[in-house]
Amino acid sequence: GSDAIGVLVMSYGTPESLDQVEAYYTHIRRGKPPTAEQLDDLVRRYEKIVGGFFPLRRNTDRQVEALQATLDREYPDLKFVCYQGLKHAAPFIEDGVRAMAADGITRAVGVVLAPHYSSMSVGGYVKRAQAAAEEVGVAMSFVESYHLHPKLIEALADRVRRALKKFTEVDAEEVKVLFTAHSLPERILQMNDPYPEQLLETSRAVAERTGVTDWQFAWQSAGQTGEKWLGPDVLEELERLHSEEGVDYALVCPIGFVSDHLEVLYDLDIEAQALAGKLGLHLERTEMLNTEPLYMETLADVVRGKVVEAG
Ligand code: FEC
Repeated sequence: GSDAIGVLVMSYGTPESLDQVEAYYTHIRRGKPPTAEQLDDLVRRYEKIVGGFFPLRRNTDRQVEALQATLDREYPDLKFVCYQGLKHAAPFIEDGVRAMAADGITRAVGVVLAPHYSSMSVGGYVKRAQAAAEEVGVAMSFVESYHLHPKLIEALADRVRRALKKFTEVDAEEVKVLFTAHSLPERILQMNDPYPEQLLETSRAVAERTGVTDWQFAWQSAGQTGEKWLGPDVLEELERLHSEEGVDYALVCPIGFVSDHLEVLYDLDIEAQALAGKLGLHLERTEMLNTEPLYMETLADVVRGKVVEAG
């Protein structure tokens, strides 16, 4: 065995080329292939955001490299080795766990590149990693959420401050701030899932830190699955705010995501911007964290916390 501590860095995953979109979409749908129409629609959305590469692929690589460098710098007395484990693309979560075992690693920490816990998001990653770890004999513990970490809040607050400066035509107080995250089926509410409350906690903390008082939370990117998803949806909310409350300036801050990818580059930058254009509303978006040092330090800190806890 190795005395190194494995770090399984888990992320959503993305195709690496347009011809992989079908397999990727089928995996998201738990093996059920999409209809031709659904597939066309997704391919079209990807075509609009991929300038020769899939942004999430490159961003995940960079985040994992940056986390490794941060762990090495911050905790030189511990030897961490990072591995990628993706939910819907290779290297899959199970591949990452097996790679650790093949390198002789016997203990590891799992962390997801998403700050908020839901049984349907982070819970799903953890379940798969735990099952794979048991099979190969790696002792794993998991970071479940880090949505109120002071460095995360500071990094988000900094982005809100910078984005508010883009509204040169009005005072910052006249801008409505909308914090957003990926919607989930409404049935998570019956399961007492902490996801909605954690998202509100992050929103509140960032608003307090920036002195923003005119803010609310909205959901985005809901799936088309027939069942009811959490609302209000950000698009409907922008429309309502404009028509009912006369809102002409809005800043979207997607706190549920940490990287530039489809749900941000298409759903917000193309779809929501098109709506804003139609309404005559000035809409801006905060920059994503990507390899932001404060975010990397957040991850390094919570990973090390798990090692200390395990003794
Ligand atoms: O850039 C990219 O290639 C990937 C962007 C991407 C991220 C992401 C994050 C989350 N999702 C979450 C939940 C669901 C549920 C369903 C679902 C479906 C999709 C589809 C695509 C997709 N998601 Fe995703 N998600 C990303 C991409 N997601 C593409 C399929 C087509 C569509 O609906 O647009 C519904 C599954 C079903 O059909 O049963 C549920 C959650 C997150 C945020 C947490 C995380 O990152 O894990 C929650 C990034």
